[in-house]
Amino acid sequence: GLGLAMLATILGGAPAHAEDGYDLWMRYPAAGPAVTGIETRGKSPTLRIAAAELRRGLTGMHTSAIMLAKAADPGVAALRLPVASLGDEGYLIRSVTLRGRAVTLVTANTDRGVLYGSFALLRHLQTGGRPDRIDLTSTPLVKLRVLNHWDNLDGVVERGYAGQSLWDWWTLPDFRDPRYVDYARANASIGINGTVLNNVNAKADSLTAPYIAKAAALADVFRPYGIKVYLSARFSAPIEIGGLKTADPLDPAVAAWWKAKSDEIYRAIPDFGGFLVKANSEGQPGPRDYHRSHADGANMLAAAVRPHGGIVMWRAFVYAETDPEDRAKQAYTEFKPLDGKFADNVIVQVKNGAIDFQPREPFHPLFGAMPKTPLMIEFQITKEYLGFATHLAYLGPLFAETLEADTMAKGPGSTVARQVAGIAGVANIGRDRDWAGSTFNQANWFAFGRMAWDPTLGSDAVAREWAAMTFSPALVEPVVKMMMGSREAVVDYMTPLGLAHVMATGHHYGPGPWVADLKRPEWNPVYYHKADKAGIGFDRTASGSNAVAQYAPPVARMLADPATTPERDLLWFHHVPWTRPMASGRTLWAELVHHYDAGIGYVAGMRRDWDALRSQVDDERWQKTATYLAVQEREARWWRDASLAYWMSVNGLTLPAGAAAPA
Ligand code: GCW
Repeated sequence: GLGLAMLATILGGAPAHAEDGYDLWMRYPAAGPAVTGIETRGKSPTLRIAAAELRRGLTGMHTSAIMLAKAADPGVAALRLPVASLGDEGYLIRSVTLRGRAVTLVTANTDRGVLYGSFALLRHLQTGGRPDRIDLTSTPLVKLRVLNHWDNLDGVVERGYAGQSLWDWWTLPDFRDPRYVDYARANASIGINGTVLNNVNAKADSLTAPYIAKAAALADVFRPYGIKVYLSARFSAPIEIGGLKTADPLDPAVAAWWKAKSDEIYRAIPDFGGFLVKANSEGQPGPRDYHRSHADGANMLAAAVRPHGGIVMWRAFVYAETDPEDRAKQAYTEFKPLDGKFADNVIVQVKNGAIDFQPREPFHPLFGAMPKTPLMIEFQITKEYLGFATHLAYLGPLFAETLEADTMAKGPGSTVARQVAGIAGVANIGRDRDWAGSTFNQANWFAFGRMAWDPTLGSDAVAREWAAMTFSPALVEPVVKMMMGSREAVVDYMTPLGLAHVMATGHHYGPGPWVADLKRPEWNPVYYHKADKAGIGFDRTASGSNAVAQYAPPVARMLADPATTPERDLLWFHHVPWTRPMASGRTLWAELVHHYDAGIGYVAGMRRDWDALRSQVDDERWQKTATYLAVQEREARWWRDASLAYWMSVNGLTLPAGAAAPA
């Protein structure tokens, strides 16, 4: 607690920041002389913020003079730096001589770029980079980098495990909690430039005048940090709050209502980003209710925000109760024919995989398949299917795996990252003091932002940055070692070898592969694993649902054959015998058991590694992590034992020699 931190400061000049994780990765030393020599050319709220952040961060650090200036500044222009390629968000940081003085110059074409550069300079120093001879430059590959908050207006966060919503709708718009500023700082520090405030399962109320005023207050706070506000829109809002009889997108009165509503929002939030829409999905209203297409619905909304420069992010996460087709195929089946039919300010938002944020999913077949439509990828940062807040699972490798996957859409090298115009992440943020429910969950927020900015960074490099900033450069090796295999461990003890959606129903916490009695067939785990006496797995080849045919031909060919399908995805695409020989020489059954055990073993290893760090981490963060790791190990065993007991009841096999009997 605070007492210890203060004592540490008095005794050893150690950082006085709280030990509860509130500071996230922006843990700057609090002690030391104030820095001088930070100069700003030009004036704007954004530049003021950049300078203030540097002042705050560099206290006590030895640095040379720092100059924040836009590239158009005459002094900077005279240096003829390569700024053209920086676009409107990139930055360049260099040790230069400016007007006869040696300075560290942070420059960009825009104030926002200078802000990103200032955070990059801090990151450089926090991760042990040298203060002199600096030469850093970076420009984001993907323009739209947004968080999706699944926050309800009553404060409950859907699939949120870090407490209530950060947005205090009750006291907004009058009270602007200083925490909103820290939220904006954290996001700007990793390059996130948009936030959707409310749940995609939206209430129409969020579009009424009082809520527009509340959203406007947040937008005012976020604006100088380069963060635009977006809202999830409920498609039937014209009926619920507009008094219309229909929400038919082709009805002129409906279009006029949305236009007037958009005008009203833009009066309050001139730089409003636009709408995010979940339509005709899991009971949400949408254009299909009126026998119109998703394009009809999206384009009508797009026309309403277009005069103001807004966009519509239209989700492709659809699957219908009445549709007997493989759930994994439905988004493609519905959206692929609409390619070329969307207005140019519509972006279709596609989940990373074709089912639903599983510990591992092959990339969604829509990536690369809609060349005439901008797509954005949606990841879940919150761990709905990966153990909620308690299990330690660093998602960098999951993000990287999908972003780097080759769709082959335009030949080799057509990675998912190159097929998308935007990246969305379902936030793991709530009102917990540590924001994300655990220290290590903060890494997933961080990694999302860093990898959305630059998908080529690699999850290892991002983990190293985070560990150095969150703990200290000395802890990087052991902490990164824990992190890097942690998501694979979750795959191992929950859904090895391509299994999916075998979690307990509804809350999705803990095992439930036996569940078979839900009214919607595609909600039942048995629908996904299809285990029987002979074998296990979902046949998605031509002899089954033929979902593989939705991929580009070279990928489809590879996935059509169990022999060329990566083993990690085997049961996603194939129903194979329990006795099938695997690369290891084990049978599929023995291999499954091996994976469950490996998952448990990894968690046990993380516990040992963490124990060894006890003296090097403050008590509060160490203790909470240690407790959560103990929970995780217990639950990894629960997953293994429950899953194996069920598989054995289906296949009638005994455990391979040496494997422990389920408890
Ligand atoms: O992952 C599932 C969740 C739902 C969620 C839905 C979606 C917001 O279980 O809680 O609803 O996906 O992405 O729309």
